[in-house]
Amino acid sequence: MDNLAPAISPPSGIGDSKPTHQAVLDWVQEVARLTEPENIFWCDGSEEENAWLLGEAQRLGVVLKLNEQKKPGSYLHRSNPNDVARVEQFTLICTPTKEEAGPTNNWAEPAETYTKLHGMLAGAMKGRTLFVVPYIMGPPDSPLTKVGFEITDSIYVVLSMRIMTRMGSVAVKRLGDDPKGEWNRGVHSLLDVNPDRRLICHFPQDNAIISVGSGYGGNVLLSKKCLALRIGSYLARKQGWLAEHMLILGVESPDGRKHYVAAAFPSACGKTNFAMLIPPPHFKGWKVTTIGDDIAWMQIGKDGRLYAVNPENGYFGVVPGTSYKSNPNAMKSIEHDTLYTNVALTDDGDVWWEGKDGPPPAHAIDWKGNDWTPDSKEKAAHPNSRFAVPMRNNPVLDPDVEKGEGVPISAIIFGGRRSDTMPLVFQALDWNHGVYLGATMASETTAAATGAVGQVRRDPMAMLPFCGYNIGDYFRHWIGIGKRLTNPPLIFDVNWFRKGADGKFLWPGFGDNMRVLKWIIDRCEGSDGAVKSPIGWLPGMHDLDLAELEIDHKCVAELLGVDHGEWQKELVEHKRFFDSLGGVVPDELLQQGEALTSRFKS
Ligand code: GTP
Ligand code: SPV
Ligand code: MN
Repeated sequence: MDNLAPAISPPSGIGDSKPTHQAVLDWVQEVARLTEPENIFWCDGSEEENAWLLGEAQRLGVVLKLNEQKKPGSYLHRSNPNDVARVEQFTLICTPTKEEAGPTNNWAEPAETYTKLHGMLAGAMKGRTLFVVPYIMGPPDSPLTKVGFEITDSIYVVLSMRIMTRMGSVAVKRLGDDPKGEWNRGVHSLLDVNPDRRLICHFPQDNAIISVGSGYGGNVLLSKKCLALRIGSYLARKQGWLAEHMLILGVESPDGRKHYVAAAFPSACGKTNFAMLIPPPHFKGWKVTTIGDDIAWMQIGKDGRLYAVNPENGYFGVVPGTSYKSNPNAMKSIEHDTLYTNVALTDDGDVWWEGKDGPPPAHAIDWKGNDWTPDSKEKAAHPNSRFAVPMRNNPVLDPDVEKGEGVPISAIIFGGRRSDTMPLVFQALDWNHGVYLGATMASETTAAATGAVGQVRRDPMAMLPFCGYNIGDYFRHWIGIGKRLTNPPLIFDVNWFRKGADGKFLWPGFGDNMRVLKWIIDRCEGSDGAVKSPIGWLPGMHDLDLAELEIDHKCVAELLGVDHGEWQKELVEHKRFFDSLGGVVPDELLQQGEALTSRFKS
């Protein structure tokens, strides 16, 4: 299977939805002159168009149709084995000065980078079809919603964008013919899928993105990390809102009180799972619903609260580990109309991955297309294999997901993957302390990006790979938003991943995270069930509802413990991190660090 496919010739009525916006037409012509495609396919996002493209993608071996009885409407794609995750070292922020990109981004000079990319793109689409994908990010009637156009030479990207965004005429309509309308220009070409010619470049001042040499996920679905987060965060700062790497969930009590919370966990640290959690039986009558599983755009409402929308229309979720035991709602979502990438194919045309319910198949084709048996040394599915699925498939989709003004956020949660130091949950003392928690957050690296896995690194607000401008200004923006919120959400920190001396997770996680969520909601409703510690408010031993959970008292004590030895090291790391940013950290956060240190001394 390959990403690269020759040009396709649509029948009349398909691929000819040319928009009328002159700047869009001029830009497409300009890119076509440069890349020299065989033809241009104007996408409208219709059912007919999608069906025809799926047929062509199968014919050309870009996707494989799964067994219609077992996985109706579903397909498998295998990416090039050299191209299976985001590439942070080749992700560039191209701003006029290096300072604007800041100490955490790879900066490149815009003019030079355009020249280099244009050189790479010259003639790149020869013999291929150039697809124009119009899309919007955000509910159609939200003031936050943004229009984007992605040019791509990958059918897989078109098929994925139709799942992940609201694609086609809705975008063309929203932009209209206003020459001053704001829209993002995204250009993607597979080139020869060569890691040496792979670059994901952002030009925030031009609202433009150019991605070359990859065919995988966040590198090429330009709506997602590129527009909704990197360019999005830049626009958000300029326009006074927040673009964050956060899930958004609704939680309703048996007597009908409803809260929404937003949570920032780094890649592959549990956002999709938390956003769809099913409360344990003890929490009878409690309901969790999903607004979004990866990205939140938030603005300040007239009542001084923070309101969030999910800019996306689908989920691009981690497959391995997903099972009826860990995440039944995700499993139900991916039973049909799902585009799988890099999972294993069973002999009966179904899919399989490590951590799925039941025994492994006796034989399968692994993610690279090779024979696989349970005796094989290699994994059947890539650790970063993914599903792309419309959010409509989610049985617990929140009814307010299309609400243009968004949903009011009662709590913001930060959380990383930490074997030690960080307790299961604690609450910040106030907004700026919460910003400090987010800014100093750390997590063990995962397979979602190329590079070593399991190394603790600072990942402020889970935005390290996604903040499109200077991280110091980003911290300042957060502090500024706090000043404008007359009714701010409370801020919490969680860690589902603390391990005991035996190296095993101390906390069962998944559905049982409801127990932590319940404490958070209680705190939002004014409960005083908490004890003050140097790091913030912790639940006391009896403040977490652990009924019907088999867990050792010692484990709970360990989970809620603040080990002063570990924290002395942690404080050193906070300081080391802030120092490494070279003087951009706002005074408010430096003061938070000093206050934290002194609380440990008193
Ligand atoms: P991205 O899509 O990369 O942004 O990831 P994500 O943050 O949505 O993470 P996801 O929910 O897909 O979970 C990633 C991995 O963490 C999967 O292997 C899950 O099984 C595992 N995981 C999720 N929640 C928990 C939890 O509460 N406890 C434990 N131990 N593992 C979890
Ligand atoms: C992440 O890595 O945070 C993802 C997957 O959500 S990707 O879209 O590839 O960035
Ligand atoms: Mn993500």
